[in-house]
Amino acid sequence: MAIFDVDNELNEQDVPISNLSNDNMVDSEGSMDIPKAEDDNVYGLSEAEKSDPTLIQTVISDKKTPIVVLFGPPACGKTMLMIRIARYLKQLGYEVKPKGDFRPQYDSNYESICNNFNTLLNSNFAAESTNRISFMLLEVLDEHKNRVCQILEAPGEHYHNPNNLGKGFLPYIENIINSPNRKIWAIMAELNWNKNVTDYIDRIAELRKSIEKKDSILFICNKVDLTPFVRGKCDVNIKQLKQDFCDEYIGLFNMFTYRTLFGKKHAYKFVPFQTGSYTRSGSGRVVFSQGDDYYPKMLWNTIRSFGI
Ligand SMILES: Nc1nc2c(ncn2[C@@H]2O[C@H](COP(=O)(O)OP(=O)(O)OP(=O)(O)O)[C@@H](O)[C@H]2O)c(=O)[nH]1
Ligand SMILES: [Mg+2]
Repeated sequence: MAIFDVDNELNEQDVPISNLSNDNMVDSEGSMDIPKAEDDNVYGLSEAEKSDPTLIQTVISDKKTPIVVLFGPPACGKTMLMIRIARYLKQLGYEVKPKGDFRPQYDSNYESICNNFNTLLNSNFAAESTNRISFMLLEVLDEHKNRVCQILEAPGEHYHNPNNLGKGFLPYIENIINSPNRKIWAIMAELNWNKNVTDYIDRIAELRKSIEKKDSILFICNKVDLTPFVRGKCDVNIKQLKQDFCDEYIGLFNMFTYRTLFGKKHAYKFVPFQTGSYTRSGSGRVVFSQGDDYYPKMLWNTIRSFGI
């Protein structure tokens, strides 16, 4: 595992909402028009595949370019982070799009995700909770069309399902784990999480068994705007945030800290993140206003610092 230092430092009817859980975040009007698993409009997939994502076949055709895995529990902000970083990268001249060959051609649900990807990126409304069968592999291409990295975007329940603990990972995640590509494990979490932190730490401990030396670990503390550590625009007290994170997720940093002859080595990095602000409009729609470039810039620079 690569070794890194730890110390990187409306409208008038609109009602700001600090944090919407997926349960109350239903705004199908402005969200991407992806068929749902239980939707009759999902063609191509067999009945079994529609209700059982374990049966969906995946292919990682590029076995060299590193894969950034956005790993996190439901509603931690993976999809919105993906949207935010994709918008930022497009601004820099990169192209970000789903890899069409990740899932079989007969899988019209995936075809629909690919076709609607730009609508999702450009939408001013918060994404819906990622559908159980709507996981995708993205590719990031530079201005010369060189593939810089791939990004796995998937529903949180496939990584950590608080209602179904102790299960292995789904075949498509195992497929990613077992692929020879280097992985950047972007492990997302939020501070003052009102869920069972210990179960999530156990899940990460499970994941750790599959992490290779060549992989990298990045902790992303999302929803930093909900913490007291944002001192001003583009000014986060990262040191204190990290300390509180360490105190809440007991033992997590130690899992990726090693003793050497020369002292402790921290095999991870840590960044704060805010995808944006969320407001429920008078009509009940959830409006997304993207946050400052400060966060995606720090995230992208940190990902690049892993040597990709
Ligand atoms: N305050 C705040 N809320 C956020 C932020 N990012 C996401 N959220 C909230 O979290 C909700 C869920 O975000 P998603 O990106 O859909 O979460 P997810 O991890 O993809 O969820 P699943 O697909 O169900 O696993 C959003 O609709 C927002 O209400 C953030 O930076 N700050
Ligand atoms: Mg999602």
